[in-house]
Amino acid sequence: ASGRTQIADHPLALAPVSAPASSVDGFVREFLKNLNFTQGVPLSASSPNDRYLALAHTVRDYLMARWLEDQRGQREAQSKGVAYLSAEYLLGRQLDNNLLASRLTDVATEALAKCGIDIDDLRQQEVEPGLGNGGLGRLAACFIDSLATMSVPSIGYGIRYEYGIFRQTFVDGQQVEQPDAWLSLGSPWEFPHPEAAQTISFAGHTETYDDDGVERSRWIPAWNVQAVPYNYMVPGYHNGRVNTLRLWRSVATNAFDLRIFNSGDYEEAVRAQIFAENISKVLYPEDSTPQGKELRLQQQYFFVAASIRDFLTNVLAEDFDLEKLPERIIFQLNDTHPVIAVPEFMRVLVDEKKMDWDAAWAITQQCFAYTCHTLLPEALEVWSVDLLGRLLPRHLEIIYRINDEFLLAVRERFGDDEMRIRNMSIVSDFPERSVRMAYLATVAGAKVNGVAELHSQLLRDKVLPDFNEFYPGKFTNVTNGVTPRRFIRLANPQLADLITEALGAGWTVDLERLRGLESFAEDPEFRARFAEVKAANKRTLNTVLLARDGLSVPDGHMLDVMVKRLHEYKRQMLKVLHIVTSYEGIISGRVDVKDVTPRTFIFGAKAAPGYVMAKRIIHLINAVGSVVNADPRVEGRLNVVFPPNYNVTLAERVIPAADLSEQISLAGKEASGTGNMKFALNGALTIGTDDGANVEIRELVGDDNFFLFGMTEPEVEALWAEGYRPSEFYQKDEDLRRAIDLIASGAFSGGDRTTFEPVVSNLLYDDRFMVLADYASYIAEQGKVDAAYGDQDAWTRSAILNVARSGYFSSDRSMRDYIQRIWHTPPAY
Ligand code: CBF
Repeated sequence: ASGRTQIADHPLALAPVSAPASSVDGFVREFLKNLNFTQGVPLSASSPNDRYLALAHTVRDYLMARWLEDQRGQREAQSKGVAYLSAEYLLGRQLDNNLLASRLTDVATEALAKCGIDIDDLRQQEVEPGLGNGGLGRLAACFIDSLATMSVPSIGYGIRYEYGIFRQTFVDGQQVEQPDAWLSLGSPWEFPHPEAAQTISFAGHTETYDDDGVERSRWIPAWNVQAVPYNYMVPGYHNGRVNTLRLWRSVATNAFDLRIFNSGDYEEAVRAQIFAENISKVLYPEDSTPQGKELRLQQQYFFVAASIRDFLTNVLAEDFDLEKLPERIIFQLNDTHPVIAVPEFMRVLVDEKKMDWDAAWAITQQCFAYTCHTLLPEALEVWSVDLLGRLLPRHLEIIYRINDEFLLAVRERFGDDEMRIRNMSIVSDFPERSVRMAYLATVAGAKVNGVAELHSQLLRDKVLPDFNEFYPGKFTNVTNGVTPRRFIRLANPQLADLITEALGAGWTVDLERLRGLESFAEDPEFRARFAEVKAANKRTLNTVLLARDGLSVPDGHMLDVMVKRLHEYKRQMLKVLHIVTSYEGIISGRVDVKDVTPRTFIFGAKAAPGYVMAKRIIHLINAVGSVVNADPRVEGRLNVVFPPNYNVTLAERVIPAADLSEQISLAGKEASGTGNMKFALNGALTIGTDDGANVEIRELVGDDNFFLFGMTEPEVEALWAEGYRPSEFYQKDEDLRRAIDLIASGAFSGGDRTTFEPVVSNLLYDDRFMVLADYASYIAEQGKVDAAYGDQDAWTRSAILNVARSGYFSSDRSMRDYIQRIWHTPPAY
């Protein structure tokens, strides 16, 4: 530390780093320098990967001065900031985003052209870091983009998984998972700091001791690992700010135990290393159900403990008065995954900083806020007391004490209402003794928010009503949002240009300005240009899919798109039934093929590897696709396209090309959705249920520009209460019967009736997500979609109105809501 102080005092240490010249020639020089000095190759002998890495390093160099300046500024200002704790960040490719943020896209393109390189070829080299499963991880990535763009002092904390979400392949139509070795060719965007590693402990036991007359507890851990920080730049858009994302990698404390090594037991000697590195090895491929695996709890504790320590020792000023922590920091818990941070924070304050329990608890309750992202009971994480006690014994004690004091307060308020006490207890006894992490987060958090109006209301009124009564004002809503930089500017450059031409610059950071497009929707010339952008995006998608997967999207088809994780509640099955119904109608001769609107159905979906029914549905989609696409009777009318390995990079091509956005979850099940927002912002019309953020999208874009179908949440509840028998819907509806019978007949499985039998019986005798109950309404609404699509000009008008009225769904607005309702941070340092 003393060495650092001396250097910090040196006059040169204060000299600002300056960015290289932003001219084309300046960029060429920097690029070649990186190629030679970082990659160690001349241009003539460089590989595409060398050139990509050199380009990435060059862009980094341009951002560096601002990054260092921002770190210095935030350190000096010590104003209140946000630490976003998230187990997932689904970042997408970085190169284009960083070029865009730093206004270097044109300079870089020209500079590379001067070197005889097409920048597009280098773009293709980048492997996206898939450090998230779906919506929740992508939301975190949008939020850090917005925080940087709005100059909010903040830091994102997470895990640097060595293997991100698996790479999906299809073998005979079935999902096969391959490891996602995203780091294998090098990762130019990260800055590792092994010298700043933190020691993170696990297991062992606790003891009490006498500390000058005060009885205190301490934890004597059994083993530990090192958490090595990897820093990533998070540049704001055109504002000269660069925030930090810090992801932790686990490594062994002592790579080899030399004693064991010398004794000749090499395997045993490296065992510790393998064990330690497992913690950040793989992202859990789970979206809505916790796996309950010990490793997952290790991951969660590992990253929050490292982050809290990092904040307290490296980010906070050395002499900071801990009593004032609430004026300095708010830790936002992205779902239940980081909630173990609460007892860890208490442990640090009480055991390490020797703070009084009540004072520490008062501080903790102001320093955390919790976002819930689900309504599915099985997705609310619980940890068995047995596991917690083994892995984090001191934390379990702390949780017990928090719970005891909380339940005492509940008793004081509501009397000895044992049922209520049991319902509100953080520690539950059924089916096994376990800790309900959402409850812990609710008790500890200054605020609890849902992610769309309907979700927040259901969270308050149905999932946690007792807590809402006990803590009036604690529950709030912040509707999700998406970054317009990535999802309009980068993904849909032609639309972005058209918007800029119509409205002027500025909308990219003030998305409500899109409203100005409403009047353009009435202008035939603008409509024609808008339609041409959509057509061009479809052609681009066709080119991409051909090159990527040998798939094609025929000209003139409506693009009907359903891209999201495969989950029964999202109801890809309903989409399949629609396709089979259309197909069956034509081949049975009941529908004249000439009357059918040509449609290409595009799917993108990964199923959690252990989720058998989801994988069967993927198989069925592929099977239906194979039969439909090969049948000459429907040629030119129905086409099913299911590119494997849907990810952020593919999303950026699919969404701008879509005409119809499928948001068809069972009402009351989808917390928000963010894909729905991306589609609307890119001029797709939605067919959707009254669920999640669809409700707000419909309210904003208007009933005339949205295809609503299906039961409302209260209707769903009522049908359950009355007793839902899916087979009755099957019996009553001829179209439905024919579709299901066709699947059951083996028509999509080479005559084998057994292949999809489990899917069919699940629908007929279980159907937890009420696909059959909403089928008729969905099919009827799809009829209206066909009719509307028949009038292309009117459709385009609706599409423009969707864009114009969706500005609310910018993640910048979400951030403003968090700032106002939850964080109370100043807008900039
Ligand atoms: O809030 C972000 C998204 O999170 C999920 O993906 C999740 O993992 N819980 C939800 O399923 C989405 O509804 C939500 O938009």
